[in-house]
Amino acid sequence: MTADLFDDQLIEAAQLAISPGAVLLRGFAREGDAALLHAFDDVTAQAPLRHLVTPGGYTMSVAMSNCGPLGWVSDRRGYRYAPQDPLSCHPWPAMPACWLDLATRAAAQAGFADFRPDACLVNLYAPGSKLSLHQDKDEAGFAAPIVSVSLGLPAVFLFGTPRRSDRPQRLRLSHGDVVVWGGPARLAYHGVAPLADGEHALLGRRRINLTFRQAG
Ligand code: MD3
Ligand code: FE
Repeated sequence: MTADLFDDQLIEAAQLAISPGAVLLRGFAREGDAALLHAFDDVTAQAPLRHLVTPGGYTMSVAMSNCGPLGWVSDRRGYRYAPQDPLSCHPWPAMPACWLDLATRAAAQAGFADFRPDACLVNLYAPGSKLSLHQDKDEAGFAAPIVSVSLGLPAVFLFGTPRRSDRPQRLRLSHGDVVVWGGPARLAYHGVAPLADGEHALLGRRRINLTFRQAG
């Protein structure tokens, strides 16, 4: 067997198709994690993390912010993408170059060569924070994938199908894991189980999730 063939097999082993259209790149974001975290501090200094209120009047346990041309927001009027931070009435911070580079490389690795995210939602989980089962359908189109990057404490991620009544599968997402959700997985119901307490060497008692989208 040649070295080239062997390398190809290694790449396939690290790249797991968890359901049709969904590709898990284990540890893809581990290298350079300190720079990713530095950019997180930068973004959230400009657009502070906040607990959004749902249209139904519940305060979300996950703290959120955004960067890039569009940001996802929720209030009593609904969910939407907006070009300005409603707290500051200024544009969202620019997407850090190392974040954009990571997201486009991950998408390309999963088969989406022309991914151009215009929105990055930043989610911060403290122990106990959770995200109820939902679909991401506030974007203008669903042809592009969503790239999600997990950092810090591990989480149990729930992912179902485009039918809410189908029982979701459970998947542990750890520091540095990247998932590309495209094709038939793009409109799957998904959520995050309440975060278990713990201590991560780089992030402490936190989990950060970055989701990159073509929203506009
Ligand atoms: C599957 N965030 O921000 S990322 C969200 O860990 C969100 O913070 C979760 O769901 C988090 O909307 C999960 C993984 C993810 C993101 C988008 C998806 C999975 C998805 C869209 C379709 C299917
Ligand atoms: Fe989501």
